[in-house]
Amino acid sequence: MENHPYFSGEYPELAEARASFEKFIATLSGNGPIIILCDGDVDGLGAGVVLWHLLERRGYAPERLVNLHAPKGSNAFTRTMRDKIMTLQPAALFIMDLGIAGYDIAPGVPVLLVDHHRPGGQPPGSTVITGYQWRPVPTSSLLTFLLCNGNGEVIDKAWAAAIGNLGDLGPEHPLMQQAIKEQKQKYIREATSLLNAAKRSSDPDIAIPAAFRAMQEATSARAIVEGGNEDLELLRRYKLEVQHELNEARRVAPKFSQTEKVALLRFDSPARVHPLLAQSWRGRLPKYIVMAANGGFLPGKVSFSMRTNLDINLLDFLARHGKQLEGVENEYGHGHDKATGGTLNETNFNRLMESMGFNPEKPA
Ligand SMILES: [Mn+2]
Repeated sequence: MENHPYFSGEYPELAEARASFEKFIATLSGNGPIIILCDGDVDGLGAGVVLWHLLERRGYAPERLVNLHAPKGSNAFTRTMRDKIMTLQPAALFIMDLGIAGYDIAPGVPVLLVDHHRPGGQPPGSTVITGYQWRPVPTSSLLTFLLCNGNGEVIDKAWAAAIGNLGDLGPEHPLMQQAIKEQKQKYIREATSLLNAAKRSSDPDIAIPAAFRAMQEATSARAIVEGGNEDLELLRRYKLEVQHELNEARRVAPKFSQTEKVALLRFDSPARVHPLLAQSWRGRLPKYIVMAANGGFLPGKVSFSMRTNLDINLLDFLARHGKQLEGVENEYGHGHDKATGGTLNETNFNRLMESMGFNPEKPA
């Protein structure tokens, strides 16, 4: 998540990671769907798309490659997701950029996870490749690209990884910088913003598969920016929606905790603009933890994002204040040390806010 201007692009951990990646691929069976379950932001999409192309080029029929995403507002490690996966009777499951949890997400199915968030366990029998301890921490897109491109097999897809890497504020890796230069920064940036609208929109279950298809079918970032197919038109409408919702949310004034250095922005929007809002206030309130809390994204729930410039670990901070919450396993406090969030029902959210030094919300 930070910039490392002197990063050479060499990761000492990469050789071993590539070996376990290849070992996993070598065991893929000859038939049945191969599921690519990835996050819907550009980092997850970039990782999934690069992997898709590698598998297709290695001879796996495109019909076997099934792309899945977690439903709106839920994480990947749920009963719903497991049922959906198991119904497909897959030959293998790849999970990209969705965190790593101890949940048995696909019993009996070979599972490979590629990720860079703080791991919280590991599905039984799975193979895990995480960059969480690498320095600088790679994004999932960059990590996946480095795993897939050992023999230069997906070098023409470096731009897709570069979009993911840029979107998740990854390190300036030489191969990513080269792709950005070749594709022109302008197109990389515009494609990033268009594709990111999918997960941020009010209807990610429709928009994210469209974004994955658009990225997977495109031959360049420019083709995404200037192309005119149905998926791209849809994404353009969602981008307008997100811009509108963010502008509305920016009018909200922060409230301040009485006991902690927390600034709260409480608002309601059907779009997932809380991470953007928290990010946009982080620089304006450098001495605070910024918390953007959206009661309009999921019915009966509050979805929140936290960002800070303070020298504090937000995952630990949240865990400390979350002790009074009930039935919230997997619902909050994942992600990065300086960027996290979650989704809580209103009762738990209000408890959390009280613990952080905010007066209980008066009923409307
Ligand atoms: Mn990521």
